[in-house]
Amino acid sequence: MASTTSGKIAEFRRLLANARSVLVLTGAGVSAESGVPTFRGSGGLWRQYRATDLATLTAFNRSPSLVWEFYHYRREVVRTKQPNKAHIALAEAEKRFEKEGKRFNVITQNVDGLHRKAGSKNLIEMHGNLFVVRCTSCNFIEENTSSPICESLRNRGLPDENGPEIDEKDLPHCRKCRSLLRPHIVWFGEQIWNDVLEKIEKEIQLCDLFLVVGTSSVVYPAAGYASLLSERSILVAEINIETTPSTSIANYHFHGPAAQILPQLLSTNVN
Ligand code: BJW
Ligand code: ZN
Repeated sequence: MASTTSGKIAEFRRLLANARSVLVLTGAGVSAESGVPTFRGSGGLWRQYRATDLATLTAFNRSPSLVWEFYHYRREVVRTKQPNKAHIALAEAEKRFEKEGKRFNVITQNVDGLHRKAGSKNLIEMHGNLFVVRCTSCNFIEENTSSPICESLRNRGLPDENGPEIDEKDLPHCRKCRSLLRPHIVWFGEQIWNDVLEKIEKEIQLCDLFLVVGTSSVVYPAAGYASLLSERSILVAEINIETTPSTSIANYHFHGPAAQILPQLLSTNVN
């Protein structure tokens, strides 16, 4: 049964101090206070579409123009955003743990790159990154931070405007083979990449404290990690402004915004 009292913060901090390998799973809620919309809240709508309906290969095959407009818009929004106190607390905790010879790793479902920007190094971006592209033909992968990513997307993608379809030949193309590029992101129904799954599996085996932050815990495989670890008697703590399917599994549930709670749990200068 999860505990929600603030007195539990001190108790949790003692357990954290004794942990040898901390694993943190983050979701859209960790970036909410940076101004990045979550998926399943009211911010999860773009034009008349739910974000989750556009993040599929079917949507991309039906209209690469529409899906590229959606991702172009999100790239342009995210590049204006900064890491918040939650991202920073995680990056600082990683440095401190490493200095003490202990492990501290973050698995994020977010594609916004804000953990990287905050300085997290032991980071697994399990669903990819908005600023990485992959060729639909030769699978060439590269970072691409261009703004706009191609001329035809300049001034396109606004949520309240709906221009004509962009011809496929004018969308981003591979510099190796000239085929259409797509965001290097794991869409619904697609497998998480094997190398990423291997890294996650390793961290899951090693971890002795699992922290779940700002995720609705409905999207698999990430949604399954809390119960998997709890079954192995690993301590699980959750930070969220709502209850989720992980709440009943967690030993601790800290109810509130991540940017407020995480610094209290992780920093050294709070009692
Ligand atoms: C705050 C806060 C604040 C707000 N502080 N908190 C097993 C059972 C059933 C189905 C499946 C299954 N295994 C696989 C599936 C299919 C599917 C799936 O899980 N479907 C479910 C919806 C049922 N999974 C997949 O397809 C995955 N692939 C896979 O497993 O392959 C094998 C396979 C395929 C098919 C069948 C079976 C096996 C791939 C999943 C890829 C997810 N991709 C997306 C889009 C990425 C691209 C993009 O960004 O454009 O990833 S979907 C979307 O959801 C995005 C997110 O990373 C992900 C998780 O969302 P998240 O982060 O939890 O956000 P929200 O908005 O849902 O929640 C925010 C939370 O924050 C809320 O709780 C708020 O309360 C909280 N919050 N402000 C703290 N300030
Ligand atoms: Zn190519």
